[in-house]
Formats: sequence, structure tokens, C-alpha cells
Amino acid sequence: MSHPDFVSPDLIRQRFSKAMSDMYREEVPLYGALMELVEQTNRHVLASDPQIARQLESTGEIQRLDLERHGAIRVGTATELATLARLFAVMGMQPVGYYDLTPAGVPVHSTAFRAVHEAALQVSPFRVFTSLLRLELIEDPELRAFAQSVLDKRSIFTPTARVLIEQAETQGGLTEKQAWDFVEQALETFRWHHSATVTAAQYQQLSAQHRLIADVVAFKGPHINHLTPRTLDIDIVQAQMPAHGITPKAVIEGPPRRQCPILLRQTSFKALDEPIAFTDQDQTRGSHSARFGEIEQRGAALTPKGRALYDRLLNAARDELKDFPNEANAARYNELMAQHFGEFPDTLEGMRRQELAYFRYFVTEKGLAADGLDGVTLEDLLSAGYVRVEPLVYEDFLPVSAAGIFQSNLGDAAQTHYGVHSNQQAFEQALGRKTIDELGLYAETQQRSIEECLTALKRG
Ligand code: OOG
Ligand code: NI
Repeated sequence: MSHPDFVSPDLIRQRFSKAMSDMYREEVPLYGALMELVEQTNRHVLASDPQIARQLESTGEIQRLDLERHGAIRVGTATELATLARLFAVMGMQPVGYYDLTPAGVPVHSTAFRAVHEAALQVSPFRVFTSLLRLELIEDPELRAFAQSVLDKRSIFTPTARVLIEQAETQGGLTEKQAWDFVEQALETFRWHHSATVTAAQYQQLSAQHRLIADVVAFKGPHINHLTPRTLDIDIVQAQMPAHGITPKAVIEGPPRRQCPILLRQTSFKALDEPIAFTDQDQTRGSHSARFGEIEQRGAALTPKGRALYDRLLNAARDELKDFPNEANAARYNELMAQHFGEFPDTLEGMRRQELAYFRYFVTEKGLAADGLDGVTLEDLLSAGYVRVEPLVYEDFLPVSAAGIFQSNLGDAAQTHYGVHSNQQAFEQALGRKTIDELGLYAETQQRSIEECLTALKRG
């Protein structure tokens, strides 16, 4: 029931992503510095590596590169998560994937809100890694009840944002004016607040339980805690960060450097302490650190088989390291990763033949000029050069990497070990719907591209 006067959700998402980036750049100047470094690096890579430039042009990723970023937030209650899901839906963002962070001692579970169709991703690949605090993991019943009562009192959406979400749902979309109002109002949910909602002592208590609990419970809303641009060469950015006054974490999360990048590589830097006023103080005499910076490099999405191989090699390298990667063992960790990942084919053809990665298929000029192709298989078309492939970019996140990013920004406080297991069902109940399986989305995109090729060629 799409109305001609309604703005497409993809465009609303594109506008929102830009507004978020502008807000964050103003709030956190280091983000601006990082964006410049990433832009410079991307220009350099595109100029010096025509192969990458060609590949990004043919997939259309070149046009979305400068728009590309993800953010992260953490919410405290089921109601907050469910309303967020509705807010993101106005922008065409669906919850994709389920990530359990408790094995890494972080008391949350998460999903990523993002567009799901390749055409929508092309307009704006903006994603938000969204975590729900697991209050049940606070051991002290009194503190747990206190945290719950503080969260129950807050309202993280503006009244106008709520009205607009409802209008979008009942009308089936938003008009131009409503869409701009929505962007402005939705942004308020993610804004930083210099004043806390608890006293300094209460903050200390929450923080002593887990720094993340204080970050979620003690504030008016789920401030965006980082916004991550996409770089084409994360090793260059990592190496240049110190010269720009930015200190990166010790190791890059994700797979090692390769000829054919896979999945996601990420690095981050710690945010500075920021001044905060607690409710029993009239000036900003306290401090809190939550906001940090991160960059990422994206590679090919892996099939279940590829992902299983990735997980096995990553675990093998980490097991052999016998410790969490840190400053002291970083060189050894990189060595072990390179060694173990030697087993992962590093050519597109190798990954395709072994069905380790997802691909997009394109008809070539030669293919368009050919005829009499009835009954010919996809493999025949590929070897005849009538069709060619590009890897599908990974649009999601990685739980082990996410845990590393969380931890590096929570400080090196003692590791907590939770005796609970992942609970996707409870997460989905809070969310008010099921999360989408990301692997199914890649398989569908790949299949659509194959079908388009076959249709185009068999007409010829
Ligand atoms: C989210 C950390 C995870 C990523 O890119 O994997 C993350 C958070 O700190 O809230 O951002
Ligand atoms: Ni992130």
C-alpha cells in the first residue's frame, strides 16, 4: 500500500545515517579525524590498486563507500528494544542475526538492525549493532531491582517520535515533512547526555557490578557509543592512527590480512573520560567513558561451510595463544593467525569452488553477444567467460570480534564468567519478533543474481 507521496524507507535511512554522523562528528571530534584518515586511505587504495577499484565499481560498492558506517547502542528493557525495532523499521531496517556476548563476560545479547535487500543496501548500508542488557545477570537482588526501577522510569523516545512511528505504521509510510521530522526526532534517542539519572554512589555501585551496566542504566538514553566508517585497508589505518593522536587497540579483530578479504576486520580506540553530573551534584564533577572510535574493513560473506572453517581456524589460533590477545602477545597472535589461516583458500576461484563464500554473478559483454545458450550450465557460462563473479560483501558482525571491541573499551577489568547460556528465544520475545538469519539473506542475493544472469543470457 505504498503511497506516491511517501518517502522510501531507504531514503529515510540514508538521511538518518547522515544526520547521525553529523551529530557524532560534532560531539566526538576524534570521529571526524578518523573519518578523514579513512577517506585518505580509501583514496590512496583506489588510486594504487586498480583491481579493487574495478571490483567495487562493478558491485556498485564504490558509490556506497563514503556513506558506509555502523553504529552501536545498548538498551535496558524489552520495551525499549521492541520500540527501537519499530523505529528502525520506519527506515527499512530489520533485526538480522543473534549475537550472544555472555561467553566473553559481557552481560548482553544483541542483533544488528540493517537493510536486507541488495538494492536497499546500495542506497544505504547503515547498520546499528543493538544490545539488550541482561539484567538477570546482576547477582545482587537489591541492585537488580534498583536498576530495573531506574530503567522503568525513563522514556528514551520523544513523544513526537512515538507519534511518527505509529503514523508510519498505520499510513504505511511517511510524507516528506513527516520523514524529516522523524529523522530529527529519532536522533534524540541516540544523543549524549551530560547528566546522569543516578547519584554518584549509585553509579559506582552499578559500575562495580559491570561497567556496561552503569553505561546502560545511569543515563537518559542509549547514546550512540561509536560510529564506524569502512576502510579499504585497515592495516594502513591501524598503522597511521598513532600519528594522528589516536591509540588503537593491540590487535585487529577478525581474520588476518589476505589477498581476498573475508568477513570483517575491525579495530578501535578507547574513548576519553567525559565529564558527567550525577543527580547529587550540581556540576559535572563525575566522569564516564563510553564513546569510542572504530574502523572496519569488509570482505566476502562466507557460506555456513566457510564460516565453520573460519571459526575453527580462529579458535585454533586463540587456543594456541592460551590468552586473550593483548599488547604483550600481539605479535605472536598475528603470527598464529597467519599460520592457521594458511588453510583457508585465498583466491576467489578457490573459495567459490569449495563453496566457502557467497558470490554475485554478472553477465559479461561477451555473454550478451553470445546466443544459443539453452541448456548450458552456470559452470559452462563461467568458463566460457559469459558470466563472471564478485564476492558478496559481508554485511553483519562477528561475535568474537564484537566481544573484543566491547572489552577493549570497557578497560581491562577482571573477566567475568557468566554461567548462563545464550537465550535467543528470550531476546526475540523482548524484540517482539524473530531475528532474520543472515546466511539466508546472502544465499537469496546470490540466487537472485544467478537467475538474472540466466534470464539475460537465455533471451539472447
Ligand atoms: C558494541 C560492540 C560491538 C562491533 O562492531 O562488533 C561492535 C558495543 O560496544 O555496544 O560494535
Ligand atoms: Ni562496532
